[in-house]
Amino acid sequence: MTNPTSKVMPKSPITLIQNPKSGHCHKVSLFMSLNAIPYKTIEPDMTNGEHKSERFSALNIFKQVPVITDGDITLADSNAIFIYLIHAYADSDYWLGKDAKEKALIQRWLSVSAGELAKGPAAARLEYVFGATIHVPSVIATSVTLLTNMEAHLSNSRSTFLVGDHVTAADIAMYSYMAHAPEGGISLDGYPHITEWLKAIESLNGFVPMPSSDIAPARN
Ligand SMILES: N[C@@H](CCC(=O)N[C@@H](CS)C(=O)NCC(=O)O)C(=O)O
Repeated sequence: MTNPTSKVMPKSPITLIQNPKSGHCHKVSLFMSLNAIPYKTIEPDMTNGEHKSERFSALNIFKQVPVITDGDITLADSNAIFIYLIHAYADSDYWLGKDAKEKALIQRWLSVSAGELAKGPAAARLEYVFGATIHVPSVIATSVTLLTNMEAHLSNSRSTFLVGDHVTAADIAMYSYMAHAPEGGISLDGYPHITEWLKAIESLNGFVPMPSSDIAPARN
């Protein structure tokens, strides 16, 4: 499989302000690693609310990680950061689609990553890994709908990947929280195409894992 990297790289490493257990942050570090984009990380003390400070809100008005800085450019939101990194440092036709239809199909999965994935498996994990309060029935229902639809999509496709015949931004956007769904009690047992898809991403050159947390008792 080809995994094109950019011809132009940042003059200095990009700074990724992150929490190492956040899938939104892992999406960004995984993408940079796959594309050999140099970066360093900073971890604000989120347990003590450093991300709620005025200084942090100057970086991201929503007071969340990830944030990147690249020279005098500061950007928040994992999918927005993807768009920046892809256009600045990677092959945009490869990662975001070569024609209008492919671009739309990839964008659809970016939307799913900010929608069903965030409200389902990522939210389920928030409870166990970070002690957050969640509405368990709706989180489980959203997760099961997502798993069912994604499994059907992959099983009906001739490709291992979500769009087209190679990895794209769609796969990287969906990977981190899907791979770590069992940490929120969202089991991937019975979803063989999703499991194969995770393995395909994990075998890419430059893949870096997100640190694991304990597997939670299955609730689906
Ligand atoms: N839409 C944002 C969501 C980012 C997000 O939810 N970040 C979480 C960590 S995974 C956060 O910073 N939570 C702290 C808080 O909201 O107080 C993205 O895609 O980057």
